Amino acid sequence: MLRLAIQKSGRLSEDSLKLIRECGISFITSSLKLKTESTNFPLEILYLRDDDIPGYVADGVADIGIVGENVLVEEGKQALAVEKLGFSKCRLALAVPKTMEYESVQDLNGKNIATSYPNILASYLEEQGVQAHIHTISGSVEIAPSIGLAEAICDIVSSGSTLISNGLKEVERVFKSEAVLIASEGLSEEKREILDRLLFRIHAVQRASK
Ligand code: PRT
Ligand code: ZN
Repeated sequence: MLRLAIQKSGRLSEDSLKLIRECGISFITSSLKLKTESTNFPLEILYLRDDDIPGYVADGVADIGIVGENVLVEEGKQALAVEKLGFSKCRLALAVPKTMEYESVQDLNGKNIATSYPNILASYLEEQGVQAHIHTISGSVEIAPSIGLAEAICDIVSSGSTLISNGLKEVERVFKSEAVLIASEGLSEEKREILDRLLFRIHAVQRASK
């Protein structure tokens, strides 16, 4: 039996479950249960917070998982990635108040930047040769400039409407992300075989939807 970790509730949940169902794998879900077993495939599903998924897979508590690349890379676990899944596409972007004059990323030198992705942001700034102060906050990053916490933010953007409604403009794309399937490095031969069967079905679903 292969153990798959997916997000319990959030932007990845629905599409993750949909993908598994489209693979012809049946299971019964209940919002109260944290674990379900498929009735027709050797798969057990664990429902977790997305941030916990890379760690659980790295530790082998779960064999495989579905998570955003943004979370994976932030936690330094990109080695676990096996397959891009094509949903939950978004980007991590730098944004500043729309009234700020902005020409290039160099304008952020010496500034305070609020983010929930300090590692990805730090390596981007280093690449660009920019020295800024990173303030790590876990949520509501978009309000940081209006409350005087930071002059800029680095956050996930998809449509861009959250930035606009907070008086911000997107100025740099830091990282492009989508959902990825990740796998533990030490899978047994038996589990590897189940994963191959699952990947075969995922590829078929992906081909059919093209
Ligand atoms: O509770 P748990 O920890 O499991 O969930 P979470 O709240 O940490 O994550 P969740 O469900 O919000 O997002 C899960 C994953 O979906 C993220 O890690 C991304 O990979 C992906 N994703 C795709 C997004 C978005 N699109 C997105 N738009 N994650 C967050 N957002 C937020 C963003 O933070 C911002 O507040 O939506 C807002 C911006 O959206 P737009 O459309 O206004 O630009
Ligand atoms: Zn999360």
